[in-house]
Amino acid sequence: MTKVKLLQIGGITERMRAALADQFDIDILFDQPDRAAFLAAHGADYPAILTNGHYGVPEDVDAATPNLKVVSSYGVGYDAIDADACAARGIKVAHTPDVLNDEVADTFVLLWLAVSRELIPSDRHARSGKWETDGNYPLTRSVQNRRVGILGLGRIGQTIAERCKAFGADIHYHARSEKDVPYTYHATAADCAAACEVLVAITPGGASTRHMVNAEVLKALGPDGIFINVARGSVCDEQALVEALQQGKIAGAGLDVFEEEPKIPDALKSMDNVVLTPHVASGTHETRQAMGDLVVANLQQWLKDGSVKTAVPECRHL
Ligand code: A2R
Repeated sequence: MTKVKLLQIGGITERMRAALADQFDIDILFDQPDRAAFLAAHGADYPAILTNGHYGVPEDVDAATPNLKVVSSYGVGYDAIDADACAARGIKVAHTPDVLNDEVADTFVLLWLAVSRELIPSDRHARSGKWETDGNYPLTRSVQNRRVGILGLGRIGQTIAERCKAFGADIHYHARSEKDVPYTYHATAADCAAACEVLVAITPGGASTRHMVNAEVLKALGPDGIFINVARGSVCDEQALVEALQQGKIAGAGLDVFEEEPKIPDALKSMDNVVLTPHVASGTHETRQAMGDLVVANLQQWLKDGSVKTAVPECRHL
């Protein structure tokens, strides 16, 4: 059987490679010594791209692949892919929704508890011997019975809301539209922040949510407020966040995503009331395997009948 040429952007696991190897002839973009020459010579050979939410489909790849038919992306966020332009060209874009809802919601809980109960400084107190020399660690703030605001009440946002119930939370949210849920809706992010003690961002990235969490929203959250970002770095104005933390306008932050990954501002790294993780919200063996399996399943289904299992909304009509 003739294999279909697949252009791989970013890394994949051995399990994914093995599952694809019978049907696809895989070339790795980042292995090419001269990317421009490679794309100019071979770009037209690829009907299929396998990428991820970080790299998406870069402009030079998009321009060099006139015969592209399918893009299978590892991750739920696809702001690095121009899905509208792909849809206009008849290219099916698939992503990996749902299989990471629980993991990302757990990461929210992890960061929230770590910030509120001061896990990192407390661990340092225990480890350094300060417990013996300086005595007990100071008291921290409970996560019980808080008002929690969720920016983006989609698949992951609703899973976060379920987690929050276990902590007795009063749940508020902001999204583009009001949902039929027993939580309090706010028409703006600032109104949601003003009503809450904990604010979590879990919208997609991209132009429509850029800097949704800005100086005004952080001020509204207030000096006892905690901000958690498990969405995209672009959703929060990082400079405004640094200033709000430095000036005590909010109490703390838990951040898994950043504006210029993998760079993190030194100011954030130096703060004791900030917990940082390197974009690992879905990063467990189990969930990453499920995401990889779905990336593969989308490509296999496309090969079989031209459709994909989990198309992004912009491409569902194709
Ligand atoms: O369409 P709506 O009304 O349900 O609102 C969606 C909301 N959202 C926004 N809210 C306010 N302003 C916007 N410009 C805006 N754009 C979108 O975010 C919806 O409630 C939520 C997104 O939900 P899903 O599409 O189900 O995404 P999922 O699977 O929860 O993942 C969210 C993001 C990913 O795109 C990655 O960036 C990250 O989580 O891992």
